[in-house]
Amino acid sequence: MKNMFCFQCEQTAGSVACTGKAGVCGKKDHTANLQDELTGTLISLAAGLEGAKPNEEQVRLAMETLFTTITNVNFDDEVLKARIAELKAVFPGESYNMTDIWDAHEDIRSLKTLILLGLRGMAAYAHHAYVLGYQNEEVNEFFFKALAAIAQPDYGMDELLPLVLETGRVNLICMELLDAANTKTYGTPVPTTVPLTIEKGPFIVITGHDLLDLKLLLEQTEGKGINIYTHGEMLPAHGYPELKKYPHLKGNFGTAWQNQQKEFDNIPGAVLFTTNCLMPVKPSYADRVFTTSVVAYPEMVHIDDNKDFTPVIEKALELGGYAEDRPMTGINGGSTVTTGFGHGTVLSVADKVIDAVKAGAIKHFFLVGGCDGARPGRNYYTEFVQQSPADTVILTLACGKYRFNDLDIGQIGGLPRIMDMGQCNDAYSAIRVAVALAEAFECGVNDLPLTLVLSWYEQKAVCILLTLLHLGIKNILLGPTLPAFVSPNVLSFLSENYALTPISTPEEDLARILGK
Ligand code: SF4
Ligand code: SF3
Repeated sequence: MKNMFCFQCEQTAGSVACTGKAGVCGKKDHTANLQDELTGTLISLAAGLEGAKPNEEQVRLAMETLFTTITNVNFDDEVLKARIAELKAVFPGESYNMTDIWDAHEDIRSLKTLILLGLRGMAAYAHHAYVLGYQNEEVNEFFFKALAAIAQPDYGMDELLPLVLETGRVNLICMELLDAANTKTYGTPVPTTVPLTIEKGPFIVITGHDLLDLKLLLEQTEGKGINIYTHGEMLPAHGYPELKKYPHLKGNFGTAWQNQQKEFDNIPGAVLFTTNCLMPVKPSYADRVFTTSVVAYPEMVHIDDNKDFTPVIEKALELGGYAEDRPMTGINGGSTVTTGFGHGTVLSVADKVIDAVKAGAIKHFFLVGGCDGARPGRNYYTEFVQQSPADTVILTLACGKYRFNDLDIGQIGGLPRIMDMGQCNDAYSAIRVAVALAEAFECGVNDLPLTLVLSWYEQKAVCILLTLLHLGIKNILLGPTLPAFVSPNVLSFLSENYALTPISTPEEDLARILGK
């Protein structure tokens, strides 16, 4: 078998690439090779279209293929083989050989990888919108245009660099589409306090990003004496009126994805994974893990597209839950967290915010957000928030917020200093707020007292970063380490043109930003 090659996430081996028998995430070499074959088959399909419009089936296959290969989504060879067969039925030709990318000149490899990983992240967002009945033609067609470009052997910097930024532009459209899909389906999120205590009795923990799966689970568990708890990126669901109306949506279980093997150990409830991040499942809870949509893990029960969650419900009833209420806390010991500060809410109090800035009550905004992960260097984000002065506001989003979202750091002018805008895709909300503030102050976004302090792990963070670069946003701090797939030349381009900077220490970065 040929060696695996994967360097798509932040925890890649030695900050270079996973090339052994398995990746740091637990993905085996044979699984990684099947994922490459699946991606290569999709690239051939896209190239074979030669610019023609993809049909609906091709679009669905592209979204699902790209989504399936995101880190911590799918570990199941049988599912990957079935997906390859499904693609080959639509496109019977030779699959593109992914080693053509991995073995290319490092700058070409870097740019093609940025495009491919950006597309993977964007496909996840497009898929969440798609299941709610929302699509965008430009987004759909761009998947094929960009994948076809990756297959071009003679494309250099001049062709690929603009396409990297275009991926960011189209991802903005995609995030806007998902924002519309979510808010039209479930209402505008409202600020909500979410308990971290697990009440006694049967319960189901639902994790991942898919709000429709949560909605269907809430419907199917109504009146059954089962409580539902969000986990990880599902937490912002509590802010949506059409989801929070269910009284059995009780609270949030645990912290971010990298703690799941510890937090799910012997859990007396069922766990449903709707997207990433799924870690290799430990025997102490393997019989109670369920997957759905593109997520799969060998031998776990998969709920297919009919979304009949009966096996999950039966497992929760069989396990029975805790005998007494079980108080759990966030990583800093807090017993509740808050969410629901999307653009709808923040902009509804825009006047208040603008006045507070003018009066000098708010000196600076930080967007501290992105993915969480296991590296010790991620304590930076906790410390950064702890050390941020009392006249600064912390906007946050995605699972990186679990580093500090249980901290009580007070309020400014009636608004909490930490405002959770939602999932990673709700970076769209942060962009809306930044643009509105820039308009109010008649300046550019880069002239606002606003700094983005981002943490990344997987490929959704890549498409968001590309969107921010497309918008011309400068001085972004990125950590905990820089992506292995960014070559030295591409990195110089990003630092020269966008002043993209690696994080240093909270003390140094805060002093520099606040000019102290
Ligand atoms: Fe390694 Fe990350 Fe790829 Fe897993 S997803 S094999 S950890 S680079
Ligand atoms: Fe987290 Fe996996 Fe990225 Fe949507 S759940 S942000 S890491």
